Amino acid sequence: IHPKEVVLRRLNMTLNQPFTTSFGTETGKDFCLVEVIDENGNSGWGESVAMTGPFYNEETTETNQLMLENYLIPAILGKTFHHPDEANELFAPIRRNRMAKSTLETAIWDLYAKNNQISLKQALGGDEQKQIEVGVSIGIHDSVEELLKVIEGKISNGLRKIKLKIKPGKDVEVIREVRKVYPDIPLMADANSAYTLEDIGVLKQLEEFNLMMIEQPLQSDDILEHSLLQKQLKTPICLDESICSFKDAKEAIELGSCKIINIKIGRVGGLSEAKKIHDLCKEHGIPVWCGGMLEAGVGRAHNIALTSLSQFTIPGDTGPSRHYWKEDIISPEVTVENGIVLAVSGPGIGYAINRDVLDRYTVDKKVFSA
Ligand code: OSB
Ligand code: MG
Repeated sequence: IHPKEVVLRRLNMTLNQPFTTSFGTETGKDFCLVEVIDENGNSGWGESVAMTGPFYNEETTETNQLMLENYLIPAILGKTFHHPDEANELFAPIRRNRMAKSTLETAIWDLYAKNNQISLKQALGGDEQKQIEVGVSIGIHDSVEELLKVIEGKISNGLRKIKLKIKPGKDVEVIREVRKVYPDIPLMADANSAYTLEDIGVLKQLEEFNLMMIEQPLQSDDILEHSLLQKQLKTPICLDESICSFKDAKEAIELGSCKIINIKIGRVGGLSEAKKIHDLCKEHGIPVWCGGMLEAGVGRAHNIALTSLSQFTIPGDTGPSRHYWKEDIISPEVTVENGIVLAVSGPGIGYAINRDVLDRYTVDKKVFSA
């Protein structure tokens, strides 16, 4: 692969409904999208999953754009890649900024697969025929009635998992009410780091609701305290924010900080690192699933490809495009039937870019050449 040109766009899209977590409310997505073009005119696509503000992790749309413009795009232009893993090595001297790196790295993976006339699933070593099961992540609502209405609408779509966001004061009683109405649905809770070890009493009260897991209860950079918490909880802990790398995953597994890992491509710096974490989890019998970051179509497509790897045994968060957006930047958009993502075929991510829609949501565009 010889990246000759990179088109860096900034897009601004509005979510169908605002999404509230313990760290804030998102009403839309302002994000970076890259197109890496090679000497044959083939394009690979990558999406930045950073949030607008530094509240999920330390990255933002602005920091991603700056890193891409000043460091990452200049680093790849004119280089030769025999395999996308080499992008990871090339970016290694630059500390962290994993979502920014992932934006370009995932585009290089797409381009690599396209150049080899294979799907990204195949390039990653996944199973092309695998049924990709997904659920939905539902934000915090003011009232339980509202929340129940939202769940009702989602369940009729046959989704495989319901994930509810929780925070102190919006936890035990909310889950209790939901369980009363839905005693058997596969249900989990995501705290986005809203608790401390002092809250163990509340977290223990959640044990009676037969949750599949509690995601990221404690600090976003903690591994040790989660291991102390997991010893006192029967409900599996799933780590999200705490796992930024293969090394973090190794430490968490060794310390018993979690029984499940949510792998997000952007959070760990790209598909090469995500695959390494997947392989480690497989070796240790830790089930994994693919989390979401309210992605537009390109990010969604990369998530689906990653989920084709065998250790992704728990339904992911990558729901249908229509759940998030009026229209998506890919064609076809991601469609889900009975909780299974409708398969597409074709080289690379397998979805085409809808240039009309893309242009409509583009608020800034810069071209970088070798
Ligand atoms: O913690 O998984 C999370 C969205 C933004 C930031 C963090 C998270 C989420 C979600 C939504 O849970 C997942 C999705 O539907 O894309
Ligand atoms: Mg999470």
